Amino acid sequence: MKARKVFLLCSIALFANALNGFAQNPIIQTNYTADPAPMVHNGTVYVYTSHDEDVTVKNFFTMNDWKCYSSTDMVNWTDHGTVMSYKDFSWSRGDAWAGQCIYRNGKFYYYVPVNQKNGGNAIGVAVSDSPTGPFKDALGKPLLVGYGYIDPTVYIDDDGQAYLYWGNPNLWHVKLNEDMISYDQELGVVKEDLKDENFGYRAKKIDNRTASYEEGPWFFKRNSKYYLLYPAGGVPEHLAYSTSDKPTGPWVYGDTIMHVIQDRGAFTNHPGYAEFKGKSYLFYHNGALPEGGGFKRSVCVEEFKFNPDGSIPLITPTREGVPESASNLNPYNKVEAETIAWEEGIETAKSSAGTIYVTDIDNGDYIKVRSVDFGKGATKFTASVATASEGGQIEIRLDSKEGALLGTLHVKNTGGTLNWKTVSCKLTKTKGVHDVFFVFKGTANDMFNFNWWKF
Ligand code: FUB
Repeated sequence: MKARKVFLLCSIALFANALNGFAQNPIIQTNYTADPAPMVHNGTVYVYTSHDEDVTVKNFFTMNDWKCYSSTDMVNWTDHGTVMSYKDFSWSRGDAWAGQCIYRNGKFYYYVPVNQKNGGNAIGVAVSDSPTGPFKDALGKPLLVGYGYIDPTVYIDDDGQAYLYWGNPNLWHVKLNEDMISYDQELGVVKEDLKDENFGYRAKKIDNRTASYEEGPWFFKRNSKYYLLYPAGGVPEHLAYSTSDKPTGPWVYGDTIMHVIQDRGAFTNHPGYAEFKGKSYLFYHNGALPEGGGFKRSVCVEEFKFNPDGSIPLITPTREGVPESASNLNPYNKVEAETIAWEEGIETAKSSAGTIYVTDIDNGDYIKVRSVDFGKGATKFTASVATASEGGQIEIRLDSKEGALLGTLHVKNTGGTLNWKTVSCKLTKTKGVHDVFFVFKGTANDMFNFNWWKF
């Protein structure tokens, strides 16, 4: 983390947009995240991501665990930390790649690819009572084993039948049983016929592959039509889609939905789709954070509209991201400090008691929270903070990091880095909907930790 922070500060000039407060992509700045898998549950969108480590080993994917972030407005993301590691599968030796989580009958099932201790790709399934874990290996062994068995995507159809698709460079599927941890053995593993008309024409021929499909499928249904989104074309990957009238095909190639990302891209891309509060969103990844690239990727999101015939338009990757929040944030409820639209300089951490908090706060670092609805007016700010040193200040500013100063919260020694104390300050009365900037000021580095806030 510290290493990345140095790069962040060194590369600040690249982020002119961010400094002006306009950037929203990548949506997570505290970690390198990849392979976004959104899941909407009870009015909240959870995005599960794989995680590129800060230090890349042997110039290859260096990925040990999966993270989760949630939002009720598509612009502010709350960090839930690491929700699972490859080590949670006793039979795995690593490579925590692209997975997807789904809810059924009171449980959350998380399908992930890993490599086995005895070699070879496998797909595991973990289960939890909560969307943010802890997840436990449901079987104590892989659900599926085979060469190229990576990137599972799961969908439960209206009739209750669940399907799992996966694979690189082939595409396979099974019908999952109702328990979600076994599959229809009679049907077995079905391999798709990857023809041009089903999965696009491949300009760059590799081996005997003609179709454009590469990996990372994302399966969903909308208005009776089934969709598979996928990275295509070989590397660098673009995103494409196919549709079908049935969950098991035949698939008809649609089109490209996102070109290869030229500006700050990664050689992979990976789609995830969510319908949230009446709008459609495409999640994907790029290499846009400082020091970013093919092995240090970052999750982004764009809002888009389906064409009237159900086809998907070409979606442009932007720095600005989602233009309008899906709902305003209520600042009179306790808000976790790790709820962030954009930040510079800070990190997040998890205590042994499971508390996630903002840390590594230096002078000039800041957090932006978008679309905060003050209603008739806020006059007081309260925060939970902790520090073993002299502390610092939180300036509460409106609409930019140099915007109107509403008040300053003074944070003093609380007797320990995790010894949380609740402190308050008065504010100039504030009404209406604004972006709020918490700008951290002080003389030392690592001035204090920040757990939650409330107006
Ligand atoms: O993140 C590792 C691999 O890169 C994923 O499994 C692929 O989809 C590609 O994004």
